[in-house]
Amino acid sequence: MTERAAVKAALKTQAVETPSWAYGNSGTRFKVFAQQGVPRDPREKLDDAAKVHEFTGVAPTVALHIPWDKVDDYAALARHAEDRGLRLGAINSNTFQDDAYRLGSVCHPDAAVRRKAVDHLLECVGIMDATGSKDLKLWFADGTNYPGQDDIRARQDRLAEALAEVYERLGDDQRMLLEYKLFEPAFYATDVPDWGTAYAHCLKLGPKAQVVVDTGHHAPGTNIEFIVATLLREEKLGGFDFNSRFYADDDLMVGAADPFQLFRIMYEVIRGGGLSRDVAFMLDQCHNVEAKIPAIIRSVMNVQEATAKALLVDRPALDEAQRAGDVLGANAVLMDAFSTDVRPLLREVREEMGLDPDPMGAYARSGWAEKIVAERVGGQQAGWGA
Ligand code: PSV
Ligand code: MN
Repeated sequence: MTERAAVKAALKTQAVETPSWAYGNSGTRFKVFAQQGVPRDPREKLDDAAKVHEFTGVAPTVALHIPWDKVDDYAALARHAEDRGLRLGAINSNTFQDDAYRLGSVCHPDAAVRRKAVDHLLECVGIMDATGSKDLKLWFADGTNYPGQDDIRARQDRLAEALAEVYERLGDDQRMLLEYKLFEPAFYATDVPDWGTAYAHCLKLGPKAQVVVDTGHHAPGTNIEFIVATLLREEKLGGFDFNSRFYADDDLMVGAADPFQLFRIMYEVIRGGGLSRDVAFMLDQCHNVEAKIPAIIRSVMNVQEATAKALLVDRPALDEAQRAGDVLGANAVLMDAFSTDVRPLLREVREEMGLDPDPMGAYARSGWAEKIVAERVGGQQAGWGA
């Protein structure tokens, strides 16, 4: 296989998972701007996700968030997905929107609240059994706002105990993906604030527990690709929640704020063998002011472009320059790949996959946006928390 053919083959097999919640209404603390044509239920979210997959060819799975996507019959929901060429992906738990969780969930000082939270996580594993989902994604809003508010170390013990109970419940081919986040909604001390804490818990739990890197969950200036390289080296990188940040957890389109950072991350993924390993490439975004489906298509394309550039890095030349201590030469090899316009290559990839080379244009021409505005009238639009 020529090098170009190998790059194209890798791009054709990459899969980007889209989040059900990105298709619903969302906003900031200040305002949710409702959009026309927004899905009213999980089925309609899947209908929209099917369009993203139809035009990109690389978005075959959809992550669910429970209870936002709660249905009576999960097997039927999985069939609805299958009928549209999709599969249900990670099940995201939600232990942050109940009054009981004011002081935390699995780290709460009251055992009854912890029980409620763990029961929810176990319910999520039950849903995975019904949907065929492989990954349980855990993010905890737990933490404290004031020094002395609770015992930092005791909270870690409670977290470990809860995780261990859920870990035991996992099936042989199911995983637990633990996500960390520097701050918010807790501001003094977050219980899983960084990759080190997540890694320590996952290491103790065992091989089915892995870390999720949400690209919006770090302090400004954090070298995320270093974290990616380290986790891959330790075989503990479970996946990504991709998005962009300018300031905090902005949840903007991946690759919009810093395409160079996304390229550097994808380079480390490839360098660490992560493309062919079980790394889940998920989006975790909200489209508050822009049209949702095209924004998700654009995000998938941004991941593809960063991946294509990272695949084009001349690794032997880089290796040679690095070994020779040729600082500028090594940097130039990396920058050459980043500076390559990969859009013609991706157009070819899409044509070879039987797709329109221009996913954004093809979606706009498809009439789907007009159709959902005309048809989705009445009912309650899905939204963040609805
Ligand atoms: C938390 O900020 C987070 O990144 C987690 O992944 C949640 O599940 C997701 O956002 C949705 O709000
Ligand atoms: Mn996330």
